[in-house]
Amino acid sequence: MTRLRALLWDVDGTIAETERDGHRVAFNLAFDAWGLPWHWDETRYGELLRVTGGRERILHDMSTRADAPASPADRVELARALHANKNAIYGKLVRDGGMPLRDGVLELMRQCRARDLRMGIATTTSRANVEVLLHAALGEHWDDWFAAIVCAEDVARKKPDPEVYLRALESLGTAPNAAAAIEDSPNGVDAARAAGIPVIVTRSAYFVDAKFEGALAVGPGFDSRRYWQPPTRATNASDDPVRLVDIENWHARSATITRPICT
Ligand code: XBP
Ligand code: MG
Repeated sequence: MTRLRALLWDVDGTIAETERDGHRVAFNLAFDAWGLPWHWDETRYGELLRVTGGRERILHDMSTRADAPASPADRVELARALHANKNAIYGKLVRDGGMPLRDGVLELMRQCRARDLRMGIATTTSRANVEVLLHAALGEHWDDWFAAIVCAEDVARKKPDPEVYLRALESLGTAPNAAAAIEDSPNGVDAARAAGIPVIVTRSAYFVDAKFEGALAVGPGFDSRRYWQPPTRATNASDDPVRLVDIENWHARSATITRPICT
């Protein structure tokens, strides 16, 4: 059995509900600032999450609109400018209003540190967005918490491509089966699986009903062990939070199960 040696965190949706409460709001404020009559409501934004990367998401949306610039070069330039503006607004929203970590996340991170289990970040969001979120949540020395931090700027291809995970593994010097990824979205699960990493899914607001192929375990959040599939083996009360020992138990199954759960 391969022991768990590293925990790799996705960011948006997994660590905090940043998509619903942060990025979507900031995209809309950027559209307003540019005088564009565009607005992504929660339903539309949920559809757009199939496209990873904020700039790519704007470009994709433009391809569906009659009122987007006609020339490809103008679209690229507008998407670049809107995206830069969106990230500046997102940073301000997080700094001013705060963006709470999802329940149970900080406790799990603290357990990893207490047990010297290395953590990494594997995200397709921009580095500035990771910095502002984790600086606010973990303090000035937030980056000491992570042995590898791989963001959008560090890869040529975003999730569901495995590149972000392969780079994180390389930087940690860890074999894929000695790591576990924490994800909230089908694209994220596909990226980790394609890198050979077992994945645990903490469903976020946009993926409450999503199908997850090949995850080790799927549940509604780390605040409680209730409703996780498969159930955790730990003996504590079922409404206790998910702990590192639960993650280790799920990870231990990855070597023995022939067919990961699909839920
Ligand atoms: C989520 C993404 C990102 C964010 C927005 O990444 O796809 O594009 O929605 O961030 P993950 P940017 O869940 O892997 O963290 O605007 O910086 O792309
Ligand atoms: Mg995510």
